[in-house]
Amino acid sequence: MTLSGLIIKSTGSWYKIRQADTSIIDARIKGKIRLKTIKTTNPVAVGDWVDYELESSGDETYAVITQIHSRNNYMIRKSNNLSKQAQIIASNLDLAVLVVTLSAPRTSLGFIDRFLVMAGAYHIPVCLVFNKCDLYNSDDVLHFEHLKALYEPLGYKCLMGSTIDANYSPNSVLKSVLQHKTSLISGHSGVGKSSILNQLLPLANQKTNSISDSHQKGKHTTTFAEMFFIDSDSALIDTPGIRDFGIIDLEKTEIGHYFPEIRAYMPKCKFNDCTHQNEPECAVFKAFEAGQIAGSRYYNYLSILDNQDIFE
Ligand SMILES: Nc1nc2c(ncn2[C@@H]2O[C@H](COP(=O)(O)OP(=O)(O)OP(=O)(O)O)[C@@H](O)[C@H]2O)c(=O)[nH]1
Ligand SMILES: [Mg+2]
Ligand SMILES: [Zn+2]
Repeated sequence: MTLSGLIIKSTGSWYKIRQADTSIIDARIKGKIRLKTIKTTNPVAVGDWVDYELESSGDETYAVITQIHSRNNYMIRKSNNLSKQAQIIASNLDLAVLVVTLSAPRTSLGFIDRFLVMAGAYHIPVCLVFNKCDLYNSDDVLHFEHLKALYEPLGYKCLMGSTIDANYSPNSVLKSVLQHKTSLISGHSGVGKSSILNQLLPLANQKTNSISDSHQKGKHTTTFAEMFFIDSDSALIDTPGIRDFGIIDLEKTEIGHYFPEIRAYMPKCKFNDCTHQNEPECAVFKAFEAGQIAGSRYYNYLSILDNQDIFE
């Protein structure tokens, strides 16, 4: 008999499936299931709906995955700089929560903008959580206000968060945002992703670890993505910290589409295939010069265009 369930954990060699009755069963893959369109290191990702059959050996019953249902969307990154292979971080997402920090460690705007492009390309809304706000001095608070004024008009909600200051706790600032959704929580190692999950759902009991004193960097404590249900129809996927990820699957002329403010000016460019670098009569460049497009956004756009690595 074939059953259907939801992948809530994937290590690459074994999986956990949440079954129809919400019980959880260990699973393996039957033979090789490969996606037709993209090469990935993990054929089955957290968030995938799969068909499976039950098998037994001795007194142990486990699931064998036979089929992956098609995905609504997914977040993806290059496995590493050398390989052209991609890793699906998670699939079928309603929201990506990008956890960033202004210090200890500091998240760059370049990283934020790359993340926003990848999420945009797969039609995943993003909420930015500026975590560890208990450590902010008055300049940091101003910096946050500045970034909020930059990103919110572009469609990215910005929240200050803290797992230490109760006024900004995940339960008070984030819980309502996550309601009735499947959300991914992503960001650099050490920004507090697992700490946030643990406050929302103490039962999750995810391991957390202090950041290193010398480098102010996280220690890659979470090693596999895993989905947790914070209530019956709200799920949060804790993920390993990412350093950076190449932009995958996008043509050069496509990248501007995922900068909402660039997209807004593009129709006025003289050339259809304008890449908004130094083409004549480029409306985007004019908007940047006039201060209508933030310098950081325009330069990050150019840098994505520059080390663009097309994925085959
Ligand atoms: N000051 C402060 N420290 C925090 C906050 N949230 C988390 N931390 C600390 O930051 C460190 C890293 O937290 P984790 O939750 O392990 O970070 P992570 O993002 O899950 O890291 P990886 O699993 O390595 O990707 C821990 O020492 C936490 O106690 C916060 O709001 N304020
Ligand atoms: Mg973690
Ligand atoms: Zn242009």
